[in-house]
Amino acid sequence: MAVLSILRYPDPRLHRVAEPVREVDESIRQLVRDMAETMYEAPGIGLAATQVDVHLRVVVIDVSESKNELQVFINPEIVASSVECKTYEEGCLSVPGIYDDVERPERVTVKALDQHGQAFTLEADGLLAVCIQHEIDHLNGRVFVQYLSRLKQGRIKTKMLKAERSAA
Ligand code: K1U
Ligand code: ZN
Repeated sequence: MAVLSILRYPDPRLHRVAEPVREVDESIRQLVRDMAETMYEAPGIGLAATQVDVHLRVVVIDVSESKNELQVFINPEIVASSVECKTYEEGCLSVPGIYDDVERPERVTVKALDQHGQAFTLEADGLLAVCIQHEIDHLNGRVFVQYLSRLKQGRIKTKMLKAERSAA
């Protein structure tokens, strides 16, 4: 297994739209293992392949307290969303140190494949629903700061670029 490096906003590669996985083979299972290790090490509660510069539709999530309930979503698709919305203060491993409110549907139904290529459907609410939507946005090239005002996006970009320069 390997801890992969995570792209940081405003890296343009975060805006690439990921391709569907054609076949869930050993290379995809290895990617899932590496992504899980990267997410646990960060630490985070989710990770999309886009964030590790792999532009395939693969997501890992673990919202459990004990951090031993890994969920894998390959080619995830939201097939239903509630009309009711909820606001949650989101964070992102690609935008470290930035947290802000995002409003999203409160419940979603997601269809996906697991790491064995088996199709499943899941109804999610609470933090899992927030996280699934945040990670699918990553696969579609969208970072959560894009829900914020232009002014906030500009300030976040400047802060991230300054941090990048002082780390170099
Ligand atoms: O996609 C990512 O960047 C991961 C992100 C997921 C997420 C968090 C909150 C709302 C929506 C999506 C994170 O995991 S940020 C880190 C974080 O939330 C966390 C870290 C340690 C313990 C608990 C939470
Ligand atoms: Zn994120």
